[in-house]
Amino acid sequence: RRFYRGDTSNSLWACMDRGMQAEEENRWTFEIAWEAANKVGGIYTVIRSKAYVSTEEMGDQYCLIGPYKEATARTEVEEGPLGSPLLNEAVNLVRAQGFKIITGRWLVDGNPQVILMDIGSAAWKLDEFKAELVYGSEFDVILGCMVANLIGEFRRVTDIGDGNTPKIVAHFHEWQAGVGLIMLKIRHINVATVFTTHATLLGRYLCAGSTDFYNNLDKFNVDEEAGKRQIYHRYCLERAASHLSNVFTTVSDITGYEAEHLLKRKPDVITPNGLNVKKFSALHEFQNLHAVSKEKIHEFVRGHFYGHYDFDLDKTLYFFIAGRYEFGNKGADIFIEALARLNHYLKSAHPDITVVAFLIFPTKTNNFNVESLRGHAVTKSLRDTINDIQQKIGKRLYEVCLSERLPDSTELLQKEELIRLKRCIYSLQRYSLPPVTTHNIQDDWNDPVLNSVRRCNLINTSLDRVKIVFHPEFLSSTNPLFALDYEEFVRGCHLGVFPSYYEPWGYTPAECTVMGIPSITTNLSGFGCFMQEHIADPMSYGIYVIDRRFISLEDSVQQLAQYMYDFTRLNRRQRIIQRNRTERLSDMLDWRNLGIYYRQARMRALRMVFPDFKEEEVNGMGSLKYPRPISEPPSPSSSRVTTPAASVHGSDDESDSVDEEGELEELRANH
Ligand code: G6P
Ligand code: 1S3
Repeated sequence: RRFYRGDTSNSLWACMDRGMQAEEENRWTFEIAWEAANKVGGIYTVIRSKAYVSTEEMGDQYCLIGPYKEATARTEVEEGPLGSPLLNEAVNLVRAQGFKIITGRWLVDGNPQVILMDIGSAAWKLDEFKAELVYGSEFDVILGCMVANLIGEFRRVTDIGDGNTPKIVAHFHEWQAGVGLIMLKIRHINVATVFTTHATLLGRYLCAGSTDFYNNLDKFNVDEEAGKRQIYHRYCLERAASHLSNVFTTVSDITGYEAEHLLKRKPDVITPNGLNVKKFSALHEFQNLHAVSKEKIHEFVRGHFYGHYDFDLDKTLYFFIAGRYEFGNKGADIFIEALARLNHYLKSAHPDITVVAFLIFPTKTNNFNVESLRGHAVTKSLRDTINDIQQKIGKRLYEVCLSERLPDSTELLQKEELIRLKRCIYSLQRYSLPPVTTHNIQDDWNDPVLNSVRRCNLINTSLDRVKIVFHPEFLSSTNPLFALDYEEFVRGCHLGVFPSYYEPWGYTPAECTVMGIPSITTNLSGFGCFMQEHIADPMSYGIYVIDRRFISLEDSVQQLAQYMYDFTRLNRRQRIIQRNRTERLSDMLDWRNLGIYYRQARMRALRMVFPDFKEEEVNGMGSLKYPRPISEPPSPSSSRVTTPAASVHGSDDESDSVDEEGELEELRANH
C-alpha cells in the first residue's frame, strides 16, 4: 500500500521473485534461533512472522535451524526432505556423524524449510565440543556446535571449485545460537555471519533488580556484575558472538545503546521487529471485529461481576496489560499504581464510567477459582432460562394472534415461568466481592500483582470505578471463562497498557497497532522510540508514549494515570476515529517494509567476506513518514473541549456514526 511499496528501487518488492535472484547469485541464508518452530517468547514471533518475506526473497535458498522439540514440531512442522538437494546432502553428512536431525517445512506463512537438531542425540559429543570451544559449561553449547557442523558440510558440498563460490550468510539470534557463530570462526569456515541480540543477558538481569539501569549504563563493571549473577559464562558467549560476527544487530536504538556499554560493541544495523500484516478487503472490518469481540468480553464481565453488576457496559472501557510475568520490567507495578489514581479521578469526577483492567501474566496456579466458575454458571443458567421462556412466549403469541386478537400480559408470562426467573435472580445474589483473580494462585501471598492490588486497595467494590481482573494464564479459545484467543481479546479491548521499564522491542503494543487498538508504551521500549521517530505526533494516532527515562518515577506514574484518564474522556465517535488512525500505522510495522533492515545486515556481511560481491543499495525507511493528522484533535484531553469535527460530524455525543468520507479525505491528504 501507500507507505513504501510503490518505491521499487528501494523496497523488498524489487527482489520478490521467490528466490530467483538469490539462486542466480548463489546466495544462501541460514537463520538460526532457539525459537525456530519452538514457541518460547518474542523471538518466535520475529522468526515466524518474518518467514513470509524471507522466503519471498530467498526461496529455497533460505533455511531456518533450531532445536528439535517434539511437542511443537509435531504440530507445526511437516517432516520431509528439504527443497534443495545440496542441503539434503549436507544434512545427511551430519547425520552420518551420529546425530539425529529432522528436516521439513514449517507450517506458517511462507512455508520455509526448517532443520531441527535433536540436542539429546549429540550429548555424547559434549566433551569434545567443550574442549574445542575451551568452555566449561553444560548443554547450552550443543545446538551451536551441531549448527557449525552442518554449515561446515554445506559449505564444502556447495563449493565445487568452479569459481562460483556460494555466498552463505549464517544469521544467529541470541547467545544460545551464537555458540554456532563462535564455532564457525574457530574452524575458519568461510561464511558471512550476522548476530542479532533481542535483549542483553546482563541488561535483563540488572533491570529485574532495582538498579537505575539507564543512568548507570556506562558505569557497570560488566564482568563483576555478570559474575555476581552467576551468568558469567553465558555473558562471555554473548559478548564473543557479538564481537566475532561480521555484522552485529539489535532490535532497537535503546538496546543498541545498552549493547554498546554491556557487550562493548555498537550494533552495525538496527533491525526493528515487524509483523506479517494482513489487510481486510473492507476498510472497516477491524472495527466490526472490535464490536464482536467486545461483546464476548461483556459476557465474561457479566459473569465475573454477577451480584455486583451495577455498572453500564455501554460506558465501560476495557484496558489490559499482557506478557511474560516480569512484574517490574513489563511495568505492571506502575500500571497498578496509576489505576489506583484513575479510580480516584473517576470516582470524584465521572462515576458513570467504569474501567475494567485485565492483567494477563502466566504464573503457577491451582486452576480456576470456584467464585469465577460459579459466576459464569449462574449467568449461563439465567440466559438459558430466558431463551427457553422466550421461545415459549413466542409460540403462545403466535397462537393467540392466529385467533385474531391481542394477548393480555398474563397470557404471555406464566406463573411457573416467573418462579423460574425469580429462582435465577436469587442465585445471582452474592455476599462477597467479585474476585480480583480468576484462578487460585499458588504463591498468593508473595505474588507481586496481588500484593500490589491489595496495597492499592483495588478490590472490586461497587464504588470502585476501576475493576481488576488478573488472569494468570495466557488466553485460548478453549478457556471455559473467556473462550477467546489472544487476538480476539485484544480486538475487543479499548486500550493496551504496556508501561515497560525493560523492553528491547515490545511486540504487545505493535500487535495492538496492527489490529487498530490504541496502546500506551514508553520511551524505554524499542517500539515506543521507533514510533516517536517515525510519527510526528504519536498520541494523535493512539500511541501514548510514557516518559520513563527523563522524569521521576512519580511523574511517570502521574503521566500514565493522566493518559488513561484522558482516554476515558473520549466519546465513542472519537474512539472509533482514533482506532482508524491507529490501524493506518500498520503498514509501518509490516515486514514488507521492515525486512529491509535484515536484508541490509546480510548484504553488508556478504560484502565483508566476499569482496567481489556487489552489494545492492538497500536504504532504510528514513523517518517521519506520518505527519500529524489534520481533521481531528490530536489527543484526548480533559482540559480541551474536544473536536473541530463536531461541526462536521454533528454533536459530540456517543453516536458511532463516523463520517468515513471525512476520515478518508484525511487519509488521502496524509499519504
Ligand atoms: C466499532 C463498531 C461500532 C461500535 C463501536 C464501539 O466501531 O463498528 O458499531 O459501536 O466499535 O466502539 P467502542 O469504542 O465504544 O467499543
Ligand atoms: C525479547 O523478548 P522479551 O519479551 O523477553 O525479544 C522480543 C523480540 O525481539 C522483543 O520484542 C522483547 O522486547 C524482548 O523482551
